[in-house]
Amino acid sequence: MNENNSKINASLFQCWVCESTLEPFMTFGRMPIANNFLSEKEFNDEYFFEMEPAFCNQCNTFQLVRQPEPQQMFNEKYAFFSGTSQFMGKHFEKFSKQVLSYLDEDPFVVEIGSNDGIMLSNFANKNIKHLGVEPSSNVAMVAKEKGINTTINFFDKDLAQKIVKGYGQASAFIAANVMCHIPYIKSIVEGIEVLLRPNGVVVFEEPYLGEVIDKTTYDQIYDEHTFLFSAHSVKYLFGQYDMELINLEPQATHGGSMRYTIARKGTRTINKTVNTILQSEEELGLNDPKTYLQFKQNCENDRIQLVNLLEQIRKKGKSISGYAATSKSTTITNYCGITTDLIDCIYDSTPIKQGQFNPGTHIPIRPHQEFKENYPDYAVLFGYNHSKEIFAKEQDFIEQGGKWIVYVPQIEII
Ligand code: DWN
Ligand code: SAH
Ligand code: ZN
Repeated sequence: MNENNSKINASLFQCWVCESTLEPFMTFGRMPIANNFLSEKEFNDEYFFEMEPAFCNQCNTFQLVRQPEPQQMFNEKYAFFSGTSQFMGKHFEKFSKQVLSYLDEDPFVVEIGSNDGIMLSNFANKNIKHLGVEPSSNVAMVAKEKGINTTINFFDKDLAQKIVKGYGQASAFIAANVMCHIPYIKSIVEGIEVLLRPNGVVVFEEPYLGEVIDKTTYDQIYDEHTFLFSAHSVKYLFGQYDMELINLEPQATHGGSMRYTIARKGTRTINKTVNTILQSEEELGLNDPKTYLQFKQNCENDRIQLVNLLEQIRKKGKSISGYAATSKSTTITNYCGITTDLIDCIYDSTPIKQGQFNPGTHIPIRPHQEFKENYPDYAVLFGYNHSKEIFAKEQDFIEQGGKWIVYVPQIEII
């Protein structure tokens, strides 16, 4: 199923989308599996890979040239449960309303990466025929227990054919923060081609390359994120299969995302924003290789600044903790070499992360309830995309003299 590894020789690789030859423009160094929270006795066997991004000049796709096998990342121990954010619950309720507006008669909705059912619950509640495709069995079981129809599987072309046999074609194929996780992306689009009704729609949203470049949010780059898409790269990918972008809608979620709506060519009206955003990407230089050399420089500068700040604080004898053991924090801590020398522990609300250590740099993860009992002088907000929700919950920290360290859009103490 997965054609890993696309390596041609020591320094050249093949684009996952158009098969052109690629050369990485930088390396983030040795990286662990971002969601592999582990116990002390597992430290010696921890898996690492060299994390190198490349930009394809042919199809304009930003990608990792290699990553662990999908089964190493998405399995019965997957540590991210979508339902941990109430704000995201509301976001997906609104998302589902938009999808409802596209549905035809006797609708059937398929979602991939359905996780704990945060999105599909909005269709199940309305008795709309639906199917979630979710390979991580622990999160999938949460959805199943809520009565959401879920198959524990990786989506690809073969599975799409089985779904059509069992359920018929789909009115809508939806996904959030999963299309960018799949290196065998061509098999996904081939699957969509088989699965989608002639007048069906594809709606998915993912962290947006334009935001990552603009804000240097390099922490969106980790093993699971094979791709950081743009309107240009998505247009190229689906264009290969006679499908076209009909709408683009920027989203504030996950530090800046883009929602892509796609249909078979000529079946739906194309919204004006499609061209506006394609044009803005040219202006931002998203298709210019020089942009990525500058991005590399910006990542290195940010790393130096963040480490210097943490070191200065520590030299003054002050304590620092992390808040929210996000996947993104695995990139920050490993790329910046942040260990318990700088950060004592990371507080997090996910039970299976608590009592474990963070991947690679082995900072202990503590239950978020303990934050209140043991306020540090400073807390690094690794879950900056949830800042509203977290600041509201943790008002007392500020009232008692604590300070947040944020690093997006720039490094700041608040
Ligand atoms: O793309 C992905 C997105 C959708 O989710 C996946 N590859 C993995 C995951 O990324 P992440 O881990 O960076 O997601 P979040 O939503 O930024 O972070 C979730 C973590 O933050 C959880 O461990 C829970 C924690 N958290 C917390 O401790 N207190 C979250 C909230 C809202 C809180 O109040
Ligand atoms: N959609 C949710 C979860 C995103 S995390 C949200 O936005 O919060 C990414 C999810 O995609 C994980 O649950 C992972 O198990 C799943 N996934 C990874 N590869 C997949 C594939 N090939 N098909 C379906 N789901 C996949
Ligand atoms: Zn390419």
